[in-house]
Amino acid sequence: MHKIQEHNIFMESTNQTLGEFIIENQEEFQYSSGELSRLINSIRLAAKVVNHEVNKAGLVDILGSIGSDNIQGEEQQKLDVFANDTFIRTLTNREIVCGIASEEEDSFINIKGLKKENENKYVVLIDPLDGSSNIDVNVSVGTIFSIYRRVTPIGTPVKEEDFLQPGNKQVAAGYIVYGTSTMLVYTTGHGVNGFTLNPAIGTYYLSHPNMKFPEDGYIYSVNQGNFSQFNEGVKKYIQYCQADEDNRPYTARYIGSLVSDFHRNMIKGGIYMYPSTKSNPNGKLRLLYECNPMAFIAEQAGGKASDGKTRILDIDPTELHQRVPFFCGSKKMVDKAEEFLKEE
Ligand code: P6P
Repeated sequence: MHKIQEHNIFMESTNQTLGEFIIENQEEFQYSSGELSRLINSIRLAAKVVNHEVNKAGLVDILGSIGSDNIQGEEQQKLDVFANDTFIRTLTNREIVCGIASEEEDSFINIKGLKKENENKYVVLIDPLDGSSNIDVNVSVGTIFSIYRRVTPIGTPVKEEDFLQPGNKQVAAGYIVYGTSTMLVYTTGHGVNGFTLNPAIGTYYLSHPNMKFPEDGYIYSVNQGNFSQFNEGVKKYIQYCQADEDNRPYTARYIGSLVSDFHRNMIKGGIYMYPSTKSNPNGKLRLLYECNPMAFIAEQAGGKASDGKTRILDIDPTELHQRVPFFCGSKKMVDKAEEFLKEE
């Protein structure tokens, strides 16, 4: 019987808070100028507001769709819209970014300065509430964000090229998982750190310093219901995981919420796959605000992320909402999956 680790409030009060961590590590960030710190702080605030609504969604009539569809043609859940509005409003009001792109917005948003033209340097791409189809069944959902420096002149309206940058140009990326506890996990290119929210006082504490993907693992996460639609290489890799020779102890775990599956696999070891299928020939996940940020985090934690052959972070984007096949997790597992795909 696992001894349930006591939630020691004293421990938490000695654990570093997110705010202290940001200040202590600010100089590590080559463009620090405090702007990125303020950006992470505004995401922290928006996440607390969304967390509050997600946690009470079952009580308040905020469930169910508002009848409108987003550009993905997916029915928008009310909380999707709430999360999208909350993050956009928080990032806009604090005059920290010059542009935002969101899964829930058809095109990118140019943030004009409240007084003069916007002198800020960063653009944010966000999936405000990933896995939202799980909301009504009380399964964890998440927010994913990706941050770049703009490439067009500061002080001018942002352009699409500010958002269509390869993932290897990201300056920061992270996710919030609204699970049994709410965690903010992010990187600025110096490793990955996880912070757990104490909802009683609204403070995030450094609970998972220097997170690392185990080099190998025995958890594979894929929607087996699509098996007949996968190409032969993917089928062969899944059958490799299921075979019982060499008593490989693989187990299948698929929550249907990328952030939750990724987070579990990063802690325990594992691979998440969303391959191309007949209905989604380019896979289902979006390159800019799902695959790139998760790939940046995975690599910073010693893991790997590809589309089955090309490193996700090296893919040159062509459009804001483009999709790519996604294989991400423990390096040895992604290598093995790529071997099967290469044989095909
Ligand atoms: P399927 C949620 O919609 C999402 O983008 C990811 O969070 C999740 O892993 C995947 O899609 C689930 O898709 O087709 O398996 O239901």
